[in-house]
Amino acid sequence: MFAKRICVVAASSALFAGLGVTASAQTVSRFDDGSFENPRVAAGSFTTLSAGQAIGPWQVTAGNVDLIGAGFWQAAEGDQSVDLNGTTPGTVAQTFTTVPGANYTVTYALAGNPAGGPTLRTGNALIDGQDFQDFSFNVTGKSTTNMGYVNRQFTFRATNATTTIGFASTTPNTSYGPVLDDVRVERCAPCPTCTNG
Ligand SMILES: [Ca+2]
Ligand SMILES: [Ca+2]
Repeated sequence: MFAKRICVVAASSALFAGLGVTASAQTVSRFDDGSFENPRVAAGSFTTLSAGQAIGPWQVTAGNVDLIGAGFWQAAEGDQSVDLNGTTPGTVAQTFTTVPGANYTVTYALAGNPAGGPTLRTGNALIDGQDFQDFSFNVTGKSTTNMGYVNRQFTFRATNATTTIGFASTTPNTSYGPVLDDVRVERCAPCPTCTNG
């Protein structure tokens, strides 16, 4: 895992090379705000957002999610994070420009809402709506001050000029879902050790 992350960092200088196209305000652009830092939520609180609502460049595309403000619990990066169950399983997704045929490595930080609910939180990372990686997180021993974030990673090959990445909770019947933060999408070119992520 860590060796792969180093690889990702090393590849970052090539990030989005070749994407020097001019995008209008209405078109998608490079992947942005994988840390869920905008809009800001009042410190110590959270906001529940439902399908059709936005979190900066992200859209809630199913169910609902909680955007967690600074200090409510630990973030993996910055101040804010997302509980993928608002009051029911939710999905967040972002569409961004990609180069067809290019490989992209996605990393993200995963934890679980420690305030209650089932021990095991489950979900899927989606590429263009297809389940690309199942994830799970066990909240045993975790707390708001010890979230225990783990890093997950996968690599996909873009097939179109835009790609939609999504994260969906599959944890049913609870307000306490998987927690997502620090999503990074970086073009991997060339980066052979990343291709089996
Ligand atoms: Ca964050
Ligand atoms: Ca919740």
